[in-house]
Amino acid sequence: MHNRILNSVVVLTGAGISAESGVPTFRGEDGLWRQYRAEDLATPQAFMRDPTLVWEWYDWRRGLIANCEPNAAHRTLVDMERRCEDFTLITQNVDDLHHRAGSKRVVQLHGSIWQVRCTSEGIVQENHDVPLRQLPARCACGAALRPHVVWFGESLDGTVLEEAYAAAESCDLMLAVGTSAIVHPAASLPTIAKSRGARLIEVNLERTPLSPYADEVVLGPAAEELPKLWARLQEGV
Ligand code: BV8
Repeated sequence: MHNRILNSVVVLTGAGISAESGVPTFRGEDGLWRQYRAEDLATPQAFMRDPTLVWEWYDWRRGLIANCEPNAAHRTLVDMERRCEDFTLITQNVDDLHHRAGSKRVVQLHGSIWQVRCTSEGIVQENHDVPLRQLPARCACGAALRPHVVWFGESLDGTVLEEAYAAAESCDLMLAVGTSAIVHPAASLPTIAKSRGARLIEVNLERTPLSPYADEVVLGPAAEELPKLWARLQEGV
């Protein structure tokens, strides 16, 4: 691969990349937030107020995601990681489908729905029980476990965020795939890349607040459009 534009590539993904795998998005027609409201569930306050309700929601999502398979868009990113000299995949998703597709290095901005954290000891563990054995989930020490994800009003892990900013600031090409570009600080990464001279390409079903900054907006489902875009980029187009 000697095409300079593909020397350093960063891809930011959102819930839209997993839509064709059957994982509902947050803000779409069948979105997760439709029957719930983010502030009712994905916040520390909601968890303090009603840990069982919050765990019921995550237990339901875990059960749904466990039956979903990565799609062609996830697999395209695995091929990109193998063939680009310098490739960073940054995801807002907690479904872990990038790892299941075979992506090796994934910057998970918002954590993983398959990890739990003890609210007393802070220890993080993998937990793939579907369904969970008890709600709310409990640590062996007796304290409540929480999903090891970043909720609204919570700061992202500093090291993870630094890695994401460093990649966005130094890439030649940034792809933004399947994100509504509403949630910060993730939504600022593509415009940071653009401000540093990167080429910015967006892949989405519809235009988003990011679209005016993009050099190219590819409208269509990621599982169809991302493989085609990758083929075009390899031709140097
Ligand atoms: C923080 C994890 C410091 C849990 C999630 C600056 C400006 C404005 C607001 C803020 C700001 N800084 C902080 C905020 C507040 C807040 C925020 O951004 N609010 C928004 C709503 C305005 N941010 C935070 O609180 C963040 N923390 O900044 O810390 C701080 C501390 C204290 C006080 C203030 C600041 C933490 C944010 C993380 C929240 N956690 N999830 C869980 O998943 O359960 S966010 C949640 O939304 C998901 O992680 C998801 O990734 C994320 C973004 O959604 P998308 O991935 O984009 O998905 P969405 O459904 O919205 O869109 C899907 C897109 O795909 C659509 O565009 C659709 O068209 C497209 N699509 C659909 N199908 C397809 C498709 N595209 C292609 N193909 C298809 N087939």
